[in-house]
Amino acid sequence: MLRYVTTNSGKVREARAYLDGVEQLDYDYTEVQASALGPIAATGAREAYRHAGEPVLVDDSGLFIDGFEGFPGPYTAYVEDTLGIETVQRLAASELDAPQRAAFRCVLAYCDGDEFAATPDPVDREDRSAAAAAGVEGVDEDRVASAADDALPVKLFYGSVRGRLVEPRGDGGFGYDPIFEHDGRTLAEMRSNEKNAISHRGRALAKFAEWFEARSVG
Ligand code: ITT
Ligand code: NA
Repeated sequence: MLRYVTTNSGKVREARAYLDGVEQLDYDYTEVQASALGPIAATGAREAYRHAGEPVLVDDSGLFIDGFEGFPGPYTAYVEDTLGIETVQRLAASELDAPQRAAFRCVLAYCDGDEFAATPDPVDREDRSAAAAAGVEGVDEDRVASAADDALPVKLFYGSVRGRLVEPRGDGGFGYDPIFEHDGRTLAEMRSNEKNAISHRGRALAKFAEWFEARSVG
């Protein structure tokens, strides 16, 4: 059984649209200090797999504000808890020239204790540029850990969406959705399936689901 490792039920609700029968594992893995999401998710997936002993998918996401050089990035959850999303939006509006452009990014890290050498490597141009855009370094090393250390192999899948920060609108979704506008609507003004179709998480989940199905069949 595949476990979606998160304390955030909003993430799991969105994942169910791509992964039949996926179950939430409410496990707070150690979030290592890093400037990019990839290493945080990869380390978390190894820890969660060792804890669960079953296939796990870890989801690390973040808001990267262009004018703040990508802040809050890996600190997005901390900033939500401390400042709150409305303060983030007001800070961006007061400090930056409008519009306040930003990206939401998601990295999914999969670990099931097996080697991935026998499966086709899903790394493609789009993944590489998404990884580069997410500031993920050593991405190939992270995708399939080297045999030299005892680290468990982890596969990473990336998704991102661009938008701009606006005063809060809408009551769907979770987190920063009310202040993140894409194509004229905030993510909180979209239905779940509409958000999934364009969102950072939806894009990463679509890539993962395709790979995971092929892996299960093959
Ligand atoms: P887990 O670490 O337990 O999965 P979390 O909510 O702390 O739960 P992250 O560490 O990945 O998740 O932090 C992500 C931050 O970004 C957090 O503040 C979320 O509310 C926010 N976030 C993630 N995905 C989002 C989305 O689709 N829409 C709006 N905000 C989102
Ligand atoms: Na977290």
